[in-house]
Amino acid sequence: MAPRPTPADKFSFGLWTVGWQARDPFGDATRPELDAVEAVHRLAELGAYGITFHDDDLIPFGADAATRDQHIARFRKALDETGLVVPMVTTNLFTHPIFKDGGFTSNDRDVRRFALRKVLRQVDLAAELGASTFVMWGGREGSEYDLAKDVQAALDRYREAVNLLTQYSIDKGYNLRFALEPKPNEPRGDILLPTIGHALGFISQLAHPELVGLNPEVGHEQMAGLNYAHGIAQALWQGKLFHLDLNGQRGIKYDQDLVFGHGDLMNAFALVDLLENGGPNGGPTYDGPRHFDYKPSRTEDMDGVWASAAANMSTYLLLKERAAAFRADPEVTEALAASKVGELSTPTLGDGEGYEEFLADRSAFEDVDVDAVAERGFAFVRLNQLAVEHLLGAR
Ligand code: 3MF
Ligand code: MG
Ligand code: MG
Repeated sequence: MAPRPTPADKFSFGLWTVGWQARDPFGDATRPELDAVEAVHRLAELGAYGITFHDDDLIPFGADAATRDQHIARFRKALDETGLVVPMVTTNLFTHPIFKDGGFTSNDRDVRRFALRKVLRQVDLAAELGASTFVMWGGREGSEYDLAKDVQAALDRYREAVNLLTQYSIDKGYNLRFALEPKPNEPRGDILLPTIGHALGFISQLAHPELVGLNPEVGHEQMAGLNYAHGIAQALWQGKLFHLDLNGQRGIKYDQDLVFGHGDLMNAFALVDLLENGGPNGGPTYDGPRHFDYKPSRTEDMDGVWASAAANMSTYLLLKERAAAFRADPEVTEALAASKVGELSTPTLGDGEGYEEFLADRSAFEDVDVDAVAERGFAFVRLNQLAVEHLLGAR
């Protein structure tokens, strides 16, 4: 039986996920519009703790000030009634045709200025609703044609925008942290900051790198054939895992946004173990929201939408249970030791050993029986099979 989620599990959902009407490039919507107030109530009933949104998810693009206030007031009331919180807010610089060549990095300066003003207004709303993280996915920041985009100038403009936002948040006393969401492509042919690594490199060039981190998404890394759990481990290692988007992806293809675990289940198991237990040797863990950015498949009716929302949370909790059982199994402890997983935490050089002492140590090189060392097996397959057996509930 899958455990029941509670707000203590910190599960959150984008309003655009359960609210997706399943319009795709080849077909019309298959579901009715979902009112934001209903989304808040249904998610709270299912045991979620948070809801997130783009400006345009809540307030139609171009709405006048009075209409805007009404939408915000209704939403706030639903939050108060249910106790659901808004831990993260994000911005839409991709749907309206004005952003067809990007927002912060459009070749058209008028578009860039408009985009920045739009985002500043959403930053105000994020602070007003008590969010601590502001996510930015630059889905239209990119190109289809290499010669049509000066990538170095685009990165200058991207930096200029992020620097303005961090300075604004500091000056206003908002205490917001900004999280960039990498994606390799779709909707642009190539998107700037395509992977976790590119985004980390970009952050090092900012005026306030301490205020900017990442919001990596399972499918975005896996659609480029990358290992999501590895990417998350590096983001944690660099103190940059500010938020994350959980979903499922089956291989290198379009962004599928399946339910969490409905793609690479083994990698999802390793990921949950990493987030909850800090990985094999108990390193840094993640205590932020477990945020789902998935799309209820186009085949589903509204009952299927809520069933799929619940499925994300139960899959996560089942994997958490399985990871705990894996860690508690003495055979796993023994297999981890046989595979020398813990030995990697021992520094390669001895205490106080510099290169002179190291070069003088014959046991490190001259006296090594290379063939004997090369013969040692690591027994990684046995360890992985134990993980599979735990995952399948066979242990
Ligand atoms: C697209 C995405 C986005 C981002 C969102 C920021 C529409 O592939 O993943 O969802 O997550 O814009 O949170
Ligand atoms: Mg996505
Ligand atoms: Mg996402």
